[in-house]
Amino acid sequence: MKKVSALLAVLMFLLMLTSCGVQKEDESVHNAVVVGFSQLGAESSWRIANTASMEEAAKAAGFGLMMENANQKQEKQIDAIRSFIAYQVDVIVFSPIVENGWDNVLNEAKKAGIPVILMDRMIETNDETLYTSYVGADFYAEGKRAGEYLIRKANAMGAEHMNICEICGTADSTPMRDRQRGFMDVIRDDPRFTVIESVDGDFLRSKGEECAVQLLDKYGEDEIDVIYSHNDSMMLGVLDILEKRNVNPGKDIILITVDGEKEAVDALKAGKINCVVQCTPKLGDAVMELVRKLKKGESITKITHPEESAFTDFDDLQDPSVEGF
Ligand code: GYE
Repeated sequence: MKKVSALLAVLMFLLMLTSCGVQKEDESVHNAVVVGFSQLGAESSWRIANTASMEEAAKAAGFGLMMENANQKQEKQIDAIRSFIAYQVDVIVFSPIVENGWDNVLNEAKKAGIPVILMDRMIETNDETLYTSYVGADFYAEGKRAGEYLIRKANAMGAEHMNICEICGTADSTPMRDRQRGFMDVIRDDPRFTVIESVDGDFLRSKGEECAVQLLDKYGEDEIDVIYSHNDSMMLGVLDILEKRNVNPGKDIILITVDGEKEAVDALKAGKINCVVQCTPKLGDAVMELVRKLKKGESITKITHPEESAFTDFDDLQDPSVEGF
């Protein structure tokens, strides 16, 4: 059923091209570029903004976009990639939910001569030729930024010791692994910091709430000095629980999060979150630019990281550049 509807989408796209632009009709049909895009899910505001960015960029570029949403299931992503191969799309773009387990399907794409662009997340493989390019954040640098903020905050507060709880994103995904690694590499050798617990929140707001309940019940608010969340959605869930329990967020417990969605940046401005490390979901234009270059036979860069920084309670938060997506 899904294959039929995806095929229909491509047919409609071709039909659309033939019905507009009388002059270059034939040329545009032959040049019609179809991008097969496997999105991993709709788990967070980041993801929803990312999907929108891909759709808008494809439209602006005049490319057809066959999109499948995998609802957090790796098998569904593999199925989607196989269907893109069967339809002989021009380029496959996908955001791998986890790092491992892609070699077989990517070998199939390679054999079919279809280039693959990894968008947002990375894969772990011994064969770097299985993907043409990666466009996405440097998650290790993001984790380091979170750790560097914490050191600065501890210095400013004159803190002697801080207990940290970490709420992790989807297990074995690139942002989970690297946001943890970057953070730990910065704080590991500083005796003031102890990570008392790392829990899995799967990047979901509802799970962020559950994690907060679990942690507060186990340790009590006085034992927890810092919560580091791998994304804003989970942190917003934490915030709801802290407020329900009359814990003063941003003061009784220091809150550090990653992404930069509007609701989190507003909470930072309101003094409820202390640090928001930025991670832009707006990757669509960079991806479509690579697709365009691939179609023209130009060489493309293997890795593209967008420029990012962090918003913190040390900054002038009235500055118009302090804005969420
Ligand atoms: O931080 C999170 C989303 O892979 C960068 O996935 C992305 C992460 C993002 O669900 O909110």
